[in-house]
Amino acid sequence: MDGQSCYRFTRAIARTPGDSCVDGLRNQESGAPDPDRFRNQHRVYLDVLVRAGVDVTVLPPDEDFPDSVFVEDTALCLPEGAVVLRPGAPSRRGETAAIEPVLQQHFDGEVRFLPPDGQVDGGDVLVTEREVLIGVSSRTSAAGASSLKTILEHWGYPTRITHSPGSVLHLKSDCASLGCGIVLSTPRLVASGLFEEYLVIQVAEGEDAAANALRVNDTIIMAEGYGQTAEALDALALPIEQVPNSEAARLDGGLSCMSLRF
Ligand code: CIR
Repeated sequence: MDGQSCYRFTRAIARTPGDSCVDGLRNQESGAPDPDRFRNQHRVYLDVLVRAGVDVTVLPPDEDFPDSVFVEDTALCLPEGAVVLRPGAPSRRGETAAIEPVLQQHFDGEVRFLPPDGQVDGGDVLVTEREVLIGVSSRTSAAGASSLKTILEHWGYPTRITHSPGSVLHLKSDCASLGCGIVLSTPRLVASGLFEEYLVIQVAEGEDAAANALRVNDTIIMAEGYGQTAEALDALALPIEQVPNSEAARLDGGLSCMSLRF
């Protein structure tokens, strides 16, 4: 596998949040997102992706699917091929039907499908330069993780199946791969021993939500409002873009969730 494929991207797919985002799934009731504010914040996010060097295909809102802004959960894109996934939440299952033709059009490579006996959300898949980690969670089943592992190993990716922390939605709610053997992680995920082979930057106390950051080419994108973690990331000497994420966060969404990158 290519050592930079976890952060070198030229293309991305995103979807504008619709008005129906107010009905999006959420673990804790912190109020529904405001659709207009969400769209404004989403625009800032898209601008940052473009500035980071990515050509973004922006799909229109899909009002039938309140969580469809979180396109990351529908597919996994790697240089060797893409896998159309099967999101674990029944209300999200239909989102993949709209993503598949977009991938067929824009992704240069083989497009495969997760077999129907399991579920995987893209938010539970962490790609680093040395392996792929799949977290079994309330959305990603053991059968889904195992099927995805088979596909990824066929493409030459060492793949480890683990468990996403119980208190969060997805594995990547708690971590991000920053390239060069470095991960950003919450202390609870570090304590699980998952990242023993990595250089770990821990998010600051009280800043767990900063862990879902994103490296795109030479830019680190993180949610605004997590100053101590931003300071810790300064050690990487890469530009850091801090974007407003309050509305996605109301639906347990972070920054990786809102694009498919390849
Ligand atoms: C959900 O519960 O599925 C959405 N409200 C949030 C999905 C966030 N996606 C991600 O972390 N990859």
